[in-house]
Amino acid sequence: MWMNSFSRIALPALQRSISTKALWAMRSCRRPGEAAGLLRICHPSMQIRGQKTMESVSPPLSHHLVRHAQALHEERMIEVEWGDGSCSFYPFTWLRDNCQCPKCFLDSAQQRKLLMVDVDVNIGVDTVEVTNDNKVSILWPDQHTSVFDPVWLKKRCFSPAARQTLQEELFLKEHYYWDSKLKIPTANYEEVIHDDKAALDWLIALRRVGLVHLKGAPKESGPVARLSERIGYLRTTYYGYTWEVTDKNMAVNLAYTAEKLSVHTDYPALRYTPGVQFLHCIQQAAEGGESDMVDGFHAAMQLQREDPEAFKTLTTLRVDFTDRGTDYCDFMLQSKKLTIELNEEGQVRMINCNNATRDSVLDLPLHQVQPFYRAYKAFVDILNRPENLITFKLEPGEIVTFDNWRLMHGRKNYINKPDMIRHLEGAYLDWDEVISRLRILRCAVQQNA
Ligand code: OGA
Ligand code: NM2
Ligand code: ZN
Ligand code: ZN
Repeated sequence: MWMNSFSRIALPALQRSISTKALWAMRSCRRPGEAAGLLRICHPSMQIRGQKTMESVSPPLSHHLVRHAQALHEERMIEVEWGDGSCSFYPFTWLRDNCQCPKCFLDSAQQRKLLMVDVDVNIGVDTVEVTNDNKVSILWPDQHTSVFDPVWLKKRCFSPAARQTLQEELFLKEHYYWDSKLKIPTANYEEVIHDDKAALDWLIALRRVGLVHLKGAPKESGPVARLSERIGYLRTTYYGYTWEVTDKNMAVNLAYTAEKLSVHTDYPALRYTPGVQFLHCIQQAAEGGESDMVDGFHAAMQLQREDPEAFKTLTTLRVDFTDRGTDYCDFMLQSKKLTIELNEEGQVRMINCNNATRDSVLDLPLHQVQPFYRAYKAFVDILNRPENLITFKLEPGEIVTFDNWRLMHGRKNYINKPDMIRHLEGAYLDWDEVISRLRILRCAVQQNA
């Protein structure tokens, strides 16, 4: 196991008393002889690159050498000139707000103690100097001193390029869009559970491609919960901690029948849509039950190019979703979602599309009803293009792990036979927990390299 039950229980307590670095080193301990897992990712034009963090991969020394530091009183900034001749600028207020001394900063939690009521946002600087150990030391008018580490400062440089590099490292927003030619990234379930490098590769591919197959899981209930614990914890919903996809009597969801499911995202009826989904095949149907997957972001971008009016409609009109019944407990959900949700930069952030839970209540002015259907149909036509869809039949012991904000998934209808009764187990997670584990694994793997 990657972490024994003692350390799992003890970690939160330890976290308070030892440094974060030491904690990561502890967590990354591998058992002797444990092989590094390899994720087979074979896209023609797609390569999952190794991650770098500015702190652990040391750039040439000159990058972090402080050649000179001076206060620009007029601009209320400190200018730092690095050994390679480049410069970074740091506003006085930001520096005072982020003083790392024990009075201003709680080292054990890596959190700010300094209160905003005690920060003068028009603060000046008395003196600036470069210390013998290459740090930037600032004396403030009230005689408080702040000393800044050059690596820490450089990482937080406000230049557009530095900000972009750091944001990509923190959030991994870069996507690799795909179509039917995608060779699905694949990893081994046991390796992902036991090996940090294998787990890291899995999560990076899950983030970038949105879809990873795990093979070699036991053909019984449990693996999706085990995988979720490997990450942190899963997201319980009205369908339970984990949920069983089978053909049920008096089904409370269309998914719990043997009917076809057109490509959809799960749970748009919830205000906060689960970010990640695991589906584990325990038993497959005798006939049918094949899975369909589409890159919803890629399809949305095609719609934007080919039918800008439909794109505009689906990115501005909110659609009502509802889900009612009793499973884990009784529920009566209502939500309103944009079919294609954009971020501040106009890039697709989330797809919300489920034909089964789309409400018959449609809160639109009369004249927008038909335009909505026209636009929705145009999107569905793109989603169902053979060049966009990938189809496969899950085998017992396989788990599909995918981005539920981005991918749309469906299944063909199926017929069970007495010894071939289709049975999947599923679980939801949120992206916060998944990316958190990804960041920790990245540090652990780098420390072990
Ligand atoms: C679901 C679902 C896929 C399948 O349960 O929401 O999409 O293959 N299931 O049964
Ligand atoms: N299940 C699989 O949004 C949905 O209703 C998708 C959810 C039942 C947990 C199906
Ligand atoms: Zn301080
Ligand atoms: Zn689904």
